[in-house]
Amino acid sequence: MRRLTTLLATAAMATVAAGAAHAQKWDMPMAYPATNFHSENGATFAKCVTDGSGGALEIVTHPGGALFAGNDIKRAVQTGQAPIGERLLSAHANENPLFGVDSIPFLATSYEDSAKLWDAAQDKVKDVLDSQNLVYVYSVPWPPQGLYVKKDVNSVADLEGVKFRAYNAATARIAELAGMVPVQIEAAELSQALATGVADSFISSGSTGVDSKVWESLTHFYNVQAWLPRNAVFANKDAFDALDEDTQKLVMECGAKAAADGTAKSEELTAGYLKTLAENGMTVAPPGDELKEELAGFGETMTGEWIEAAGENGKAIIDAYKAQ
Ligand code: PCA
Repeated sequence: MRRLTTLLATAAMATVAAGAAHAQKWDMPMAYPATNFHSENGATFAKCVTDGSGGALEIVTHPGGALFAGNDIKRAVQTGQAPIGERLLSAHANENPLFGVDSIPFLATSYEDSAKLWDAAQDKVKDVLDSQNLVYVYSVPWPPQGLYVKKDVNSVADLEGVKFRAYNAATARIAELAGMVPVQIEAAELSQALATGVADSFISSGSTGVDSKVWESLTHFYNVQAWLPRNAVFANKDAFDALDEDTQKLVMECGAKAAADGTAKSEELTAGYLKTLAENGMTVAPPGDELKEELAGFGETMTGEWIEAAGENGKAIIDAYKAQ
């Protein structure tokens, strides 16, 4: 009897071991809060892969920078510390200007234009990611970017000396052009930075303004609609290549669905975020003519600078975008 029990136990353990060898778990670090639409969309993507593979590839999201801080996610995936992750692409424009294609001020300011620009750019961006040991899975734009401040701003002169939270090279460059003082801060630290006076202004979407309850520190949102930056999800190339073909296909199909659904959600939520800012006492307004013209001037300067930095590939993307 004892021998039979031992035999059965051994058999059961062998079954578990065989199952474990086939089933895989992928942890997916994400930088933004669990309730943010990107994170919710990422969780749906993860479920799509987990369910679609019958649990053979389980993807588990870790929002809020819980596993890796935003700025460390890309490197973690490149080096295989995480098999997949989501990151604001333009935060890495300092590695390659093509990552900043979505943050050129006033080049693509609507969802329609954002899609066109991405159409023109995505193959080249995927190539750069590939050269960094990354496989592009999907991306979703944030709502249009506006200017958060705590006073009336009628012209760029009103911004002089203001402490400005930057999240990528483009936002840092705007600060420089406007005579503001840039400080690089992750969204996860934004509320605290505003509360403690480390920053008094920033450019971002209504989504991040609501996530960070910015009305506790700031008073105005100027809806300048400067650009729609993207969060991209990418996998470690070695981890992806190790999947069987059907699972690779599933990841890409779930990714395509996440891109479409996430983009639709982003657009659908845009007006509601601005309403929430206003309901919490903020002045939500379009920029006045002077501010608008001066910011458009920054856009021209920065478009030129980007094309110069991104070289032939950059010029080809802009030409293809404008030809559409
Ligand atoms: N929210 C992100 C990037 C763009 C956005 O709308 C942030 O502020 O970090």
